[in-house]
Amino acid sequence: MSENDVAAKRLTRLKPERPKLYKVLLVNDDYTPREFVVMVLKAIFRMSEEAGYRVMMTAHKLGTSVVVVCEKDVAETKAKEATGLGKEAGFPLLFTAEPED
Ligand code: TYC
Repeated sequence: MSENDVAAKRLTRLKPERPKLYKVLLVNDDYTPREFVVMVLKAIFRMSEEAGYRVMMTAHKLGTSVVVVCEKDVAETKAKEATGLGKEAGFPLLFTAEPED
């Protein structure tokens, strides 16, 4: 093994690859009340009323909105929890988690 290989191997050990980031998307629908969407954004994603309203309106107008970018496990768990709150209340509210491009 060359000195370069040894150095490369050491670097590999010291610097593990940064984990891929995921985005949580809020998907618009015609049934969930706006206030309910904002309530979920505040409860699950710790957003302020103002930030929640902006994210909700972006999805309402454009179809989807990025809620947060974070590690895969967190993104998937929060998307599931937030979608679950809508389901419990009888709304088709949908959050998805997908890899950031
Ligand atoms: N479009 C819904 C309405 O007019 C509100 C809404 C916004 C629902 C964003 C979902 O992701 C959503 N009541």
